[in-house]
Amino acid sequence: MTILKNSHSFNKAMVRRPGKSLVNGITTAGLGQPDYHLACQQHERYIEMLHNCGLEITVLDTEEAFPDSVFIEDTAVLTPEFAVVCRPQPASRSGETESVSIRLGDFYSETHAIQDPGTIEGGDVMQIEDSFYIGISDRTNEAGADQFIRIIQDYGYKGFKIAFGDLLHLKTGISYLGENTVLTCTELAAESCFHRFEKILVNTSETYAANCIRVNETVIFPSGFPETRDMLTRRGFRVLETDMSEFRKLDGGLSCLSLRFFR
Ligand code: CIR
Repeated sequence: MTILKNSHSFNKAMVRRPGKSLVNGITTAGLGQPDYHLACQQHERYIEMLHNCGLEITVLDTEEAFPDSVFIEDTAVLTPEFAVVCRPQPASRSGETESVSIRLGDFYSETHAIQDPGTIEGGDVMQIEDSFYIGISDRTNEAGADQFIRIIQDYGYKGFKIAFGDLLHLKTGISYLGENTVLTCTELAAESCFHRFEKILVNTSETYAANCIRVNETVIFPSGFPETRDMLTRRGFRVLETDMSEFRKLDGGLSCLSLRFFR
């Protein structure tokens, strides 16, 4: 199969509904405990938006044993050719991959898995066409990134490691919007590996908005960040907003609620 170099064309997504244990998820945000019922409503709306962008959605059962399992993006990286099952770093998240891996078997015959001592979380992996940028963070280590790069190279993709400062994941601070354009916080804008891209800089007062997703012709974007939204619309992007307040309380960005793929 030839590589689909457009990294924002999707026809499927996988999500996992939040469990009541969500309120015990890992957090550094200091924004209080999420409201479970409101989180469920916001999650439904998120699914609806992906559906309206033309995606067929697979919804996994809630897993109460794993409070952060709604953040399914961290468990895998999916391409049109193969799947890589990640190895999340926190002990409380390591079991999340099992059911995801089983379900991915419905879609993929070629599945790889990151092995100990490697750790990697999907939030640290940003695809731009035929390249993957991998953040070395508290969650993703060199061993995990190196294993990942060896896997993708066999399929003709390129991998680049990026060490950065004070962010949970690489994609907490940067998103690829298509059209050779990244939406980025100032810290990551200075990274030499992004020099060839057009940059839209997110003001520090709206840093949370640096994490959004381009899905086919739409940018799904967190509501409450008008300055950044207006910059995107002025550049011609079609932006649809959705409320992420309850997931933000757990350090969760908009991308982390889904695995998007083309199969
Ligand atoms: C965690 O700390 O693992 C979760 N509370 C949040 C994960 C967010 N994941 C992401 O942005 N890709």
